[in-house]
Amino acid sequence: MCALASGSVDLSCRIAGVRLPNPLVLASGIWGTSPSLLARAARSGAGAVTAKTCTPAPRRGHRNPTAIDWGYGLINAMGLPNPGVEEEIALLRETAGLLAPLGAVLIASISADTAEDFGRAAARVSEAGPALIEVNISCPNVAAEHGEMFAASPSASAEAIGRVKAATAVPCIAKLSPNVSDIRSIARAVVDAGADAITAINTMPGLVIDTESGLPVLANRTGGISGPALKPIALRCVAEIASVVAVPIIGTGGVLTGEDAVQMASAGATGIGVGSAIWYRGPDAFTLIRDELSGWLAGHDHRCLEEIRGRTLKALKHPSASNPPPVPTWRHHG
Ligand code: RRO
Repeated sequence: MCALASGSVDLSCRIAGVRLPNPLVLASGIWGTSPSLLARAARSGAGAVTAKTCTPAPRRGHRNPTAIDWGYGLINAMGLPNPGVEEEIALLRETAGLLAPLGAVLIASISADTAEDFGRAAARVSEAGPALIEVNISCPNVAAEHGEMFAASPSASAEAIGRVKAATAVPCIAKLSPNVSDIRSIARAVVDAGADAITAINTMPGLVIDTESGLPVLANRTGGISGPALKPIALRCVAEIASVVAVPIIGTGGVLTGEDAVQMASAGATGIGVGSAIWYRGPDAFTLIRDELSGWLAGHDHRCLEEIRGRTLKALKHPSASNPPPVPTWRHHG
């Protein structure tokens, strides 16, 4: 399975035919607004970086406050601020130039109000030469303006992905929402429509209330939950998706440590999304998580992540065959 001799660890992986030097992927929306910050993530050890989602026209986003740490995770309602796809092309080109000597992969991210516009945006960002395009059909914070997200329905999801596939030869990654009754049906629909990979998951809609005033803390009132509170939900979604489709999954949601990354791979992820970890562990989060992951694999006589990928799935299929883990291996943060 892994080419290396025992003792050394190879973290490289492939997403839709694209080689990543390691599986850590900067999640969209974190540092993704500027070429120098995207390059900073790559220098800190990210195998791939995802730009902030762009839309056909520029958007100002929501009023402040747009993000807070509420204790067990973060909540954000940025409102998809971005300079629009035309300016994004220039930003992506500049980012590609900065990333080339660093060996990290560039992922563009697009969103739109209609399936046709998803196709148009995909065609435009392709001109900047990203290795992959993430198709964000699951933003939780723009429903008031845009209506129900595409990711809520298998047919709408498939239509958006179908338009993207028709518009560009760049492989695409469908970004799914946890806020659906059956994420497996959405995963099947996007893969049938041609998605080359899946990012699971976007943030989960939530509400944080200020006790004294009784008011929501965010100007948008509700927002998307990320960080530690999201991890068990992300693991469940990744496992459910891995049980029904064969495309690579970028498991995203609450990965703060190398052990969290091991759990994501165990659930079936090939890539590991990293977002809120930058808030919790600082700008060197990628180096820390990458080294912890290598250390864990080496310490358990594994030479690559492939050796443990999906190892939890059998226990989920046959629950009676699985035993609870021994107590000392279970830890919580904080
Ligand atoms: O900008 C946002 O408010 C936002 C987006 Br586009 C998204 O996909 N997920 C999220 O939590 N926030």
